[in-house]
Amino acid sequence: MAPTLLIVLFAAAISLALNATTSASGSWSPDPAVIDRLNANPRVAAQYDEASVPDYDLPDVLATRDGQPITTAEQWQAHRDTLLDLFREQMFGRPPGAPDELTFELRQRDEHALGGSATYHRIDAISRVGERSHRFEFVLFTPNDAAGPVPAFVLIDHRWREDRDRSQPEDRGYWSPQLVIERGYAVAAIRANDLAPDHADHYTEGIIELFEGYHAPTASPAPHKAGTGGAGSSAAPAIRRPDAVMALAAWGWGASRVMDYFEQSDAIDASRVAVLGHSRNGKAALWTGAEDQRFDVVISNNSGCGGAALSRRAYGETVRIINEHFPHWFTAHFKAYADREQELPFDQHQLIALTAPRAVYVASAGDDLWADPRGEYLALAHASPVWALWGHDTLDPDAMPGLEQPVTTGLMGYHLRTGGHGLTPYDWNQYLDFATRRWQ
Ligand code: GTR
Repeated sequence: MAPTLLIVLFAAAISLALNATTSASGSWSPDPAVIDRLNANPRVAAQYDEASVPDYDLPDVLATRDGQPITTAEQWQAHRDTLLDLFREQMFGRPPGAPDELTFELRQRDEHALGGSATYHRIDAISRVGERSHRFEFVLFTPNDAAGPVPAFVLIDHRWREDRDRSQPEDRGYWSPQLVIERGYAVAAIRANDLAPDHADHYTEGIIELFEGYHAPTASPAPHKAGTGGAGSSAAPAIRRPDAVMALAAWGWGASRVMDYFEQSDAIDASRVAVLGHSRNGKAALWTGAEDQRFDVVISNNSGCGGAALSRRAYGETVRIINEHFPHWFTAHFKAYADREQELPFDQHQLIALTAPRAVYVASAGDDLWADPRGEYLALAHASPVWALWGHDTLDPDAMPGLEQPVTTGLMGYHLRTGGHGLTPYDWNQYLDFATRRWQ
């Protein structure tokens, strides 16, 4: 054989071997053109260089706070309470609990929805705490051909503004009730703003006011100032506690009230319900699943910083940036970790682990670098040893899948979709496949 041919064959063999290694350790890397585009936009210019991610040590997901190893499911359950409490105190706030009284009012019912395949309901959830009450609406589609109670999805929806009609699917697929109905499941949506307006000066004017009697003054100089007194009162501002419940947890509280409805409904199998949120509500969905273990499947779509992405990587949106832009999402305690991620007493893999031993799905988008796709995958993989306590397979942190190669391991699912930040029919279909495997 001619020496040149030998060299070519040798080079080809090496390149094959290298490719195999690359794909085993995760073949995806961000498109440099996307990084340039993001950095040209001052709103999302950030650290997107993988080589500049700081060295970090993650808290061991299988160790107690005082460093004892966790080797059994029983030990995990005991540790879980401490960990949940830590996330409440430091990040999402202490939950207000259930209302004194909760009632539901059917406002509209249409048996011919989605081309006759579903019944559409608009339902009001009315909560009473002492003298105060709060009302929010949710929509619910149930499949018309159901033979009995069906599993359901609940979307925590921040894109549903008052002027949007949720009886119809949305063109771009963010709201895709028809896909869920086709699988034989029900699907509900809540409007996040009804639980806590997504605004630093007004976020208390929902269920926080219901429980605390606070009424945020409109010209609040700081996000943590709120007025005392009954709903609608203009009493002097008071400082809320540094671990007071904040907007993300308030949104999740609404999903729990829908679960309360499911538990008393003959149409829904409340033991098979998935909670789903995109982006800010992908964060809220993870927290909802941590707080409310009645949700059997927890799905976090493009949730990024404060959601599925590891904070310690400080890639894309960071703890400092998110707290500056959205001071009403997380507690006052969390603000202390701006540019000090390494000092956090936890990282987001432990938030995901609070879902165990139920099913969890995390999804990223290849161009959504602000949300740090790799950090989202790594958090899921580093959470997975907790599921091994129940005998389930784990995910390899070094084997991040490539674009549109969804992986399901044990009770965990992950995919990296092509394109940017969003919730699309592709995403919904992966979640429906995953939930179907879980529920059948
Ligand atoms: C961004 C925010 C993200 C994400 C997103 C969204 O502006 O920085 O954390 O939550 O909004 O909700 O669409």
